[in-house]
Amino acid sequence: MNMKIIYSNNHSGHNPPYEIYERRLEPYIEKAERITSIVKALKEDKRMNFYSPNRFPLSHIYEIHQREYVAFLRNRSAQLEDTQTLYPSYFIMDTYTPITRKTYEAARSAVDVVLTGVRYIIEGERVVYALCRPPGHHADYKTMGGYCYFNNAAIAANYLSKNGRVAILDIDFHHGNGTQNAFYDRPDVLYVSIHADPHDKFPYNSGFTDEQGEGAGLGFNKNYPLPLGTTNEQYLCTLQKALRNVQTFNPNFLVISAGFDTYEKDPIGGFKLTIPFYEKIGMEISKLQIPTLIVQEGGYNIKDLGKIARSFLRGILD
Ligand code: Q9C
Ligand code: ZN
Repeated sequence: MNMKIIYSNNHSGHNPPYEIYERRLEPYIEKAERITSIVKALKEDKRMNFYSPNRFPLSHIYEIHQREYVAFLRNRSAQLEDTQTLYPSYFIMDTYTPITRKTYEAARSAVDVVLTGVRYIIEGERVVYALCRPPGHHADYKTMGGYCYFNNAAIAANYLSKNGRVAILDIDFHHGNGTQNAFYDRPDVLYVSIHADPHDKFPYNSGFTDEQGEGAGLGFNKNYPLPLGTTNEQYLCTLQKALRNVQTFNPNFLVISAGFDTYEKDPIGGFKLTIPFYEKIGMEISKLQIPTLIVQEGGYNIKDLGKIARSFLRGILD
């Protein structure tokens, strides 16, 4: 079986030199080379077919993000010189998410990538991989944060929800606070996340088990925080619970927020998952037999990212 991969090089213009961590400037972790590593590894596999994104109207973004926030990102990007980096004091949740001249265009392009994936899924494709960068799941209604500007997965899930019930399974190492918030009061989109205990790791203030949704959305938000040092075996046990939640919800579409920062050698992670284990994760997901849109989130070990993605997709396809 073949897989469609949606990819654009527009992300590469977004390349901030530094993030601010504990009052120091540190080299930016969310580098363009992450995606290069994945593309290179996947091009070695004949079953992987690459497609360019189409442009989609801003209306899709406005259903998830405040208009003023979108305008701020667009205008401030446009006002910067090529070498300038802006660390805004509002519309932002942390010091890891600066704006450069090409940030808006890169973030907008990542949304086009994910929405092009949605189109293929709606047309009947079984699985599509949206190779988004910058990532999205920390981006909230009117805040950028955690290397994220527009919430690609939430925008995709919202679009899919016009055609049926949607489950989002977030397997990035960090809790997807933005995605959780986008659907917190909605019963038609289930959000299930497996992530590092927020007592220890970003975003620190969300991702706890008692966050279960509100109003009509009560019971349609599920968090599985795991301790640092989590192994393959422990992870699998939680993944199976999360997948049972998805199955019970009986969705028409599945969106995977796929972060590879759960890897044992990730520079900012803290779990101990190994490369071959991602194939197992892929197999467990594909057993559900739900049309699936895979959305790239985090994962920062540039050397091994390609191998991890290949292992994961092998599990999805076989
Ligand atoms: N200097 C995603 O994985 N903390 N975002 C970094 C290291 C922020 C991660 C601290 C982590 C955000 C999409
Ligand atoms: Zn992450």
